[in-house]
Amino acid sequence: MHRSAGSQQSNYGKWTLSSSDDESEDRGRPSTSSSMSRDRVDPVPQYPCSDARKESLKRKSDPLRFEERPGKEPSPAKKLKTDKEKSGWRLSSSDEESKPRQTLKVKAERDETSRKLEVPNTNKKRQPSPDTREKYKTPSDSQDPWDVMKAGELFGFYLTKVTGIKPKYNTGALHIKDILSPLFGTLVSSVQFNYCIDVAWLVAQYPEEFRKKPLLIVHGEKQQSKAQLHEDAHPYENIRLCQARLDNAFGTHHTKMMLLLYQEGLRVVIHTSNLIRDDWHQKTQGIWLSPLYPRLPEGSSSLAGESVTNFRSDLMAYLNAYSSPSLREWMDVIKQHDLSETRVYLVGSTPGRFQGHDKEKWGHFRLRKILRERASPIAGVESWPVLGQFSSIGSMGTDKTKWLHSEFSESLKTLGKGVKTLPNTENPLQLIYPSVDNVRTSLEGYPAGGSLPYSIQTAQKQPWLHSYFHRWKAETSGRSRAMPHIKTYMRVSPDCRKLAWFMVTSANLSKAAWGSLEKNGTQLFIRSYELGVLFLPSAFGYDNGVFHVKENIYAKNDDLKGTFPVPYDLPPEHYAGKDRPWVWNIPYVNAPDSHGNIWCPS
Ligand code: JTA
Repeated sequence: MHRSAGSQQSNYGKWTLSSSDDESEDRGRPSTSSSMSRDRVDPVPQYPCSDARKESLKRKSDPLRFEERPGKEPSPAKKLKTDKEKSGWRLSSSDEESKPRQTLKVKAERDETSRKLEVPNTNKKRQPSPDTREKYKTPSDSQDPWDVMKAGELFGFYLTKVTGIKPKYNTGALHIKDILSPLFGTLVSSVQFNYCIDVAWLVAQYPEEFRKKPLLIVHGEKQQSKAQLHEDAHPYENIRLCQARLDNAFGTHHTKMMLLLYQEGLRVVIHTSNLIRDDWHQKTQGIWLSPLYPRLPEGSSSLAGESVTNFRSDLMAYLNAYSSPSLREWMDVIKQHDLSETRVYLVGSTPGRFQGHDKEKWGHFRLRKILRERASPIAGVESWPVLGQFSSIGSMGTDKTKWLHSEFSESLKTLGKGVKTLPNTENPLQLIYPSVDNVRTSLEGYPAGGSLPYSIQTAQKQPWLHSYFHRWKAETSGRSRAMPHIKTYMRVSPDCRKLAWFMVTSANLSKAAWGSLEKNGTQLFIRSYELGVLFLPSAFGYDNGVFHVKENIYAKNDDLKGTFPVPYDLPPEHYAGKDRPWVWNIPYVNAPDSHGNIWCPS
């Protein structure tokens, strides 16, 4: 049974810290001071992500053993060093396979516009030969990447491979090397949109024969971290960089997407992993793989190649928001391909203040619009819970009426035209976010918390929120101990057997990501770039308007058409009395993690 969390008295997350009022989602800088009062967040954030990475890398290389902990009393978080060194994840290529590093000649001229993209003019073979497949099969893999892709082709929804779990739980999962494998296409040129990028590691993920193909990296770094990224990319003459415009101080480029131009066509990959080794190692991450989009015949109508979900023009609108010459070339490439087989809806966020028709282009109002226009009527769906699952949490005010219920939940519970929604009390909102114990007992141990950047400063302002929280639990997918960096949202029936819709995205639970209303509700303000895809049963031809929930995603002989592979266990388990949401910038010294270490953010 589902438990309605919203009405419960909150016992979760009682901290005794002073409050502040920043509006942003938590940043990469756990800036606690010894007095535990709030430091101001830098108006121009430097090295986003890097403090988290540094903290977990530091603890991995120099762990604080449980037995050797300083004292019994948990010491308050000490003042964080705000050193502006370059981050750990950029310092090392951290290439676990130690492939020979590519050494390329340095090119003098480097600007942000790429050379003209040459789109191959033939639809070459669309299926690899048995020999090629054999070549790219890793010895430990029972399935080659081609089989994995084929098996999940209906929804195109995959998880990332996790090191250290039973092989059966990696059935159907993909590593970045699998995605970039020649089995999926003969690469001509690619774009990587992301947040954290270890350039040397990224290059090493491409098969050797593709490592010198043009690669455009779209990022949101500014100032020193931008300079650092340029320096990192400098040795590779095939790499160009595109800085996403971010006008407001707290905006972030979270979008994680690959555009892969092949001799055989084009593929779009929308996912949740940073381009760093740790994000593809022991975390639960989501991937949507598009079909292989064939090239349109020369002289096709400009209307050809669109899908019933309007995916192509929505993707064009998203790319157009960057106002970048290099991405405009990729928009031309997309125009030359047939995206009509796409069954998902694109749901993105781009920074800005949006009014009128534009208000429905991005963020939670975009999701609201699709649900209103496209959701099928389902008997009793108005009382089905809405579930949100994420890896970071922004500041959302002093109570649920400020944003969570008035805006976010209002959008997610939207029904098709002419159907009335119920008040929130009658359709519970359930939120899944790892508890301290989830992190402590995870494969990575406490360092997993470096990718769950919920700060004490934000958490202590919103204890009311934690009453909605449920643990991360994924026994049936073998990923209970692989902490989520995936973000998913869905509407599920009370018996957890049916889904009205499902979404995987980069967007965490924050106003910065989903947008918040201004000017008496006439304007939606969004700070960040986010990207995700929405699965609606109607677009997959399920006339009853639902997906069935595949309870065990690895069960054999479970070929009921229309079962969606939900990547965690349902119903969600509510936090128990002793559970607390993971907060990354306070110490955990009373119990050792799975590696026998404690967590002492310095
Ligand atoms: C740690 C982060 C992302 C993303 C964004 C992160 C921060 C800390 C991990 C992460 N921000 N942070 O887009 O995937 O505080 O900004 O994984």
